Amino acid sequence: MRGMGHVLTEHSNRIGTLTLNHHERRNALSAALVGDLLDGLHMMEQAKTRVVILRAAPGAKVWSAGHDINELPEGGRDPLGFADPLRTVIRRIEDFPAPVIAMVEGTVWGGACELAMSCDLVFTTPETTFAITPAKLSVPYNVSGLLTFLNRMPLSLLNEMAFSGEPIPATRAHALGAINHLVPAAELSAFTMAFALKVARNAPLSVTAMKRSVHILTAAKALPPITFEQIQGERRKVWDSRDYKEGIAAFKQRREPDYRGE
Ligand code: YXS
Repeated sequence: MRGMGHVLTEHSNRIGTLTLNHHERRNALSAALVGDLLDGLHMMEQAKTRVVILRAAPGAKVWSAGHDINELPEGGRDPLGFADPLRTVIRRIEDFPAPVIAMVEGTVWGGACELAMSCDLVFTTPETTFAITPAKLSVPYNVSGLLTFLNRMPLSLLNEMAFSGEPIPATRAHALGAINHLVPAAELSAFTMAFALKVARNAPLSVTAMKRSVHILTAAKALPPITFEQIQGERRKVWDSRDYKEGIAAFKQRREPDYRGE
């Protein structure tokens, strides 16, 4: 087990494990933690890892609190731009040559929901909850992020989660096909490792080709430039708004936000 600041890495039997390990900030996806994740993934690609398991420390109550709110811009620019750490690590997981399994326990918030659902497989416990939170913070989620969710869950569930911002139980996400397996907490780690060993015994070139082909096919949404600009225009109204500043200020001041639609 190697420590990389906020992420622990382990590697055996061609299986790599990345453990989110920044409890003090509830594994918030800060630039520092994401940097450690990217370093771990780089090391695993060099080692020709055949499966990666992404998890939090055993018994963690919060798998990840999502984007580090302190690192969101104060306003006036896209809070989820292409180079943003969250966007960077999502793309890296999607591009990683081997399957990445999100082994999720505890509560999952905002961008961390997308991080988990950008993984190729999601194994959780029945007690796990997921909350898509942009509406709580007046953040305009971005196009590729919404596509990640739409590729993982039906529109009805995404609308419910995105508009309410409230946590939903993994049991509902599983019933609607967004989660691969619900496993009792005591068995989740062994279940995940057993599955990973099955994949690691298979032909890696075939697995990589299928992972990459499926990702290209699911990402292939014809989006004329004018349509993309129209969406960006809708998003700009939000990140330029008074409400956007209010959402971040309310979190930092630990109070309920007062949104006015302006
Ligand atoms: O007060 P200290 O300094 O100890 O710090 C506290 C929290 O401020 C900090 N922390 C965070 N810092 C930055 N970004 C975060 N997302 C974040 N979450 C937590 O960690 C320290 C311990 O937090 P505390 O005392 O609240 O822990 P808790 O166990 O009582 O509650 C855990 C949570 C996760 C329920 C609670 O921390 C929480 O509700 N966090 C915010 C969850 C959230 O709204 N995440 C969305 C982030 S924005 C995002 O992902 C996208 C941009 S979007 O919104 O578009 O989806």
